Amino acid sequence: KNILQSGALVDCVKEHCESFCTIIKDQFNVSMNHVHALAILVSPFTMGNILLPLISDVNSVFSMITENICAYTERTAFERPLTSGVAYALKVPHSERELFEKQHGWTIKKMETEDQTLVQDCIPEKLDPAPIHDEYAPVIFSQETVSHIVSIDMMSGKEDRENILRARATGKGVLTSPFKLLKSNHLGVVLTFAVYNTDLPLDAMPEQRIEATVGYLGASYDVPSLVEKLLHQLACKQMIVVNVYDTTNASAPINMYGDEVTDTGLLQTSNLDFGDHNGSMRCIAAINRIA
Ligand code: WA2
Repeated sequence: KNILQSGALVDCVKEHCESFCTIIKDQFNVSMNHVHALAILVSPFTMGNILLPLISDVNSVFSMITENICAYTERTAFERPLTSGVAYALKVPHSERELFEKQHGWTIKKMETEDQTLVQDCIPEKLDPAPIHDEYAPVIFSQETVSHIVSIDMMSGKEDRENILRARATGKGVLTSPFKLLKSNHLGVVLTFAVYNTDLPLDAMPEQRIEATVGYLGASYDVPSLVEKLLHQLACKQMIVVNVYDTTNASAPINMYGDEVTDTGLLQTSNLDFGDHNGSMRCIAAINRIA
């Protein structure tokens, strides 16, 4: 009697919700592997093994390689369609700050300022210099799409800092919880891999890992944009409404995409587990429009 009760329709929504989650998950895995490969490529250990026996001026060769990797990162951006951009931050102890700033010709900037609008606009020239800390994580190169974070100390942002500390102590790719990304102001997550200067054994101790850390390769994911991109791939996208929640904290899910939907009896929830995330995202689809 009512089309809403029709079993075929329920199946359609269910299928689309599931396939949507499968697409996100697969694409996320692909981009995660890709970022991991970049982290290995950029490591001085990889570079050193290939080149050190052949060269005299280590520093100039080093910056040549960095430029090359930067160009490679740009050229292969299409292989990571879900990421907003990839960036590389260096581990700089305070004792090396002055030399580092002289070599690069800019000061290390602080991410958090009193003036929130500046942080959101993210104009590095207008940001304050990073206050004195034991160490910093300034971004030295990035894809064009996230060039606004170059020179910013990633350890001065709460989520980025926690990710960096966890990535280097574990040697794994780690994800932040959703937070407002700079400039886009959209909710997103950041994936970080530590870059080490030696080939560490799998069971290396955290202290040994921290000691061997030279930098951090990270990618940011702008969730609303990536959901939009993927929705275009669904055949009957006009028919369904998709909501994505971060349900890591089950009692307080974070709405990352879509307006709250009223339950038409056709709500379908699918789980979206990401590698490191101690939780899941939930995709809720519902019938939006009845033809
Ligand atoms: N990348 C892009 N936009 C951001 C952001 C970020 N972090 N943080 C806030 N908005 C260089 O983990 C190292 C990237 C951090 C990597």
